[in-house]
Amino acid sequence: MRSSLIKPGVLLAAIFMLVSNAFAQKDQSGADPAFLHNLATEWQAHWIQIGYPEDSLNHPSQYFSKQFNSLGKVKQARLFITSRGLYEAQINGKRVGNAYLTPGWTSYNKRIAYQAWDVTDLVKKGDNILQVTLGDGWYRGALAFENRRNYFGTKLSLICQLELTYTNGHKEIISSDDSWKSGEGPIRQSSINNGETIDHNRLLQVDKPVKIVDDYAGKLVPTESYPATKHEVFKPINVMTTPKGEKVLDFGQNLVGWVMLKVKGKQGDTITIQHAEVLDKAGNFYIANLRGAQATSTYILKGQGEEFFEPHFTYFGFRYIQIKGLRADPDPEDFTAVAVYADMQPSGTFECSNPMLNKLQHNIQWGQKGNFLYVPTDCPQRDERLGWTGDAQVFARTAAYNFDVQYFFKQWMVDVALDQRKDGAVTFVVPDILDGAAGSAGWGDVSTVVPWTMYQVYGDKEILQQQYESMKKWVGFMTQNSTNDLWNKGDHFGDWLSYHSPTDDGSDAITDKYEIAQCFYAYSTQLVINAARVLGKTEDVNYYSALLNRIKDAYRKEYTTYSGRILSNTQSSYVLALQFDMLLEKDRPTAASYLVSKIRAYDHHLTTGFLGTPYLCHVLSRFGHTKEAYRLLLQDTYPSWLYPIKMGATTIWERWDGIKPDGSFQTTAMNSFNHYAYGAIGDWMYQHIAGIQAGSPGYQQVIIRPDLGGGLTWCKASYICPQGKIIVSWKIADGKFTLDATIPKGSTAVVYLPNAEGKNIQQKNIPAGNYHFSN
Ligand code: RAM
Repeated sequence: MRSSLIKPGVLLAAIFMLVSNAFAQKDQSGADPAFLHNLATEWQAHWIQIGYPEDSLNHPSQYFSKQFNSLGKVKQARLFITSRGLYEAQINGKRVGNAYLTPGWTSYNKRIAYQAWDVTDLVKKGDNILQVTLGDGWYRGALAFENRRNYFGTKLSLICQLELTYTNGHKEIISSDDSWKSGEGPIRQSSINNGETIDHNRLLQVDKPVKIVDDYAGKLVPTESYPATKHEVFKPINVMTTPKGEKVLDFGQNLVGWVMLKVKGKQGDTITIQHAEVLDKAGNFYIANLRGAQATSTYILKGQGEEFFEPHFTYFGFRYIQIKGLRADPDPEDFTAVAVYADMQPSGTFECSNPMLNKLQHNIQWGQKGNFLYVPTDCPQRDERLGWTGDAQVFARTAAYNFDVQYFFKQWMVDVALDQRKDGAVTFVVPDILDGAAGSAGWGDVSTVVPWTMYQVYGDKEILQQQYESMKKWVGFMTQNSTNDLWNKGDHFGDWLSYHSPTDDGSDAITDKYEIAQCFYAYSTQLVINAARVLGKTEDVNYYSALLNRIKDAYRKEYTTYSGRILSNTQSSYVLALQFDMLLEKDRPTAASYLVSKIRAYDHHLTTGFLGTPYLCHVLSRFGHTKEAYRLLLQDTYPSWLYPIKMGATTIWERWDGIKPDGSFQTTAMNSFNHYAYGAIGDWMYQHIAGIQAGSPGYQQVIIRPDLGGGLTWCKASYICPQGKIIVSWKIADGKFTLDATIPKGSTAVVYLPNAEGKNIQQKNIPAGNYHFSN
């Protein structure tokens, strides 16, 4: 039986026992956050480092070991462990736990998560050996742009303590200290961007001293997020030789993880596996879009029978691999790709009568799987892979439909607040590795949008409490950078990657960056008001409500015309103004019709970038233009959601035209094929096609309101809300609309049935149960 991660509640009790003397007065069940966060001071263990001169060029993995004798029968064994760098632990040669790339990625210098593993089954009576391997990982390995090294520190270190409880009640703690040994072994180098080298000829040699380095100034906190674990496995669907003569295997899905390899060969044979997302027009292996990331596994064989390899301290975003160094043609049986991502529970399903939309849903989910690995990353493959705040903000609502992401975001938001600058600016990426670069509209708003979205979805007020100061600080930053309530300073990313015309016909859809900034200034202020209401902070409600009025007034004076146009006159200008209620009520329908005319002007194509796209179809639906929303959704020429699918995409692309119609690529400088941001349409599909909406925070009231259109004849979807599973299934047959719905216990529902004329028949306060409606 394998060791398992102790979940936060249990973990608390376990830690409680560990430090019970110091905290004898505390109640085990009370999850007092201060108690959790102060634990670091109670560790008995020391931080330890290797005690020999390091090969500072190659950075081979560091191995630590401790032999211990267990005196009696062990009733319970728990390993508390974390590291600066990534760790993998083994007891008596068996791997501890099912998580990879532990301890995950946080703003390491401020806090590091530790894990508590139940290892009772791994410890035996008598002699035992606890061994831990460290890799550079995010802590000091080649990371992000230009393979920057040593971002968080220059030295790896380990802290762990193994708590043994014997059947006779006696307790013993084995801690990391100067009795441990250190040394080297088969992993010769590893980094997030570049991959890993394993040499099976290098025996484990762990006989050198260690050094105690109790210099960690941050906090050790228990893991409350979802660890990265192995999920789906894939066998190659095709083994080919490309026109250039490369041996390439295709796994059929752009995924994130690695390849497990079985191989036979001679001693010293060197096998390399390089990873790629796409093949080029000619069918050759294409890696230029990975920029500086080598993304290569290198394996050196011992040459004695069948050998097994997989990397430990890296990951790749790929669909294809190129293999070199085999003595024979690759046998597909020897290769297994495994998807590695956050162990979050699936929460939503969506299926309808249009196969292209089903494929879109598949791609959205795979975009999420590939980029939810401890932090929400922009992309998983090139020399970047960062927690870009804008991307996370636009995708959060969709993410929560597909998977339970409550603790994933709740934990990451702690780092958002920790990395937030003193002046309130929210960093572009979290954990921040860009030296405090911060303050872009639409990116910094992650600080308000994500807590509010999570509250809407899970009804959990705690995240609002946790983030409230950070939310206010962000609005304070915008206020401070405003003149007469206009936020018109600083550098912004704007409506990132919006439409640029392939010909110089002047049709680029550029939205003024300060016009956008003003919309987000208003939106974040609104969300602070909402949070203040929930938390009962009346003074704040008053202060921010007055501010919001001034922000909107200033917007209307600066950016709108007498006839109701908006300065930049792009789809995104109208979308943001309408979504965030920037215009007077009477002027909104006119603005919505300008939006529609802007869509028609591009022959029913969207022109929005990262910031406009998530709200585009929502705004169309809200103002009675659902038909136009469906038309956009079903568009399959550039720019559109379905165009990449026509071009063979299995994930969401960074750009609307990552691969152009003639098969050529967009710029190598920025062309990821696994970027979830544009997948934010998923939210509209659940809310408007399936019709599953939250009528109140945490779905105590469910709204079921499908909007028919796009020639769809059926849709089946489900969503696990905090009360249980909501199921909606509707169809149109013989001119008749029928809907089946399941409402979970603890929720009531309002169901709207669309009829042929587009009028709605409403059924209110429907209690839990299964229902059949027809119209
Ligand atoms: C790119 C990232 C990300 C985006 C920023 C502005 O490099 O991939 O998606 O948020 O830039």
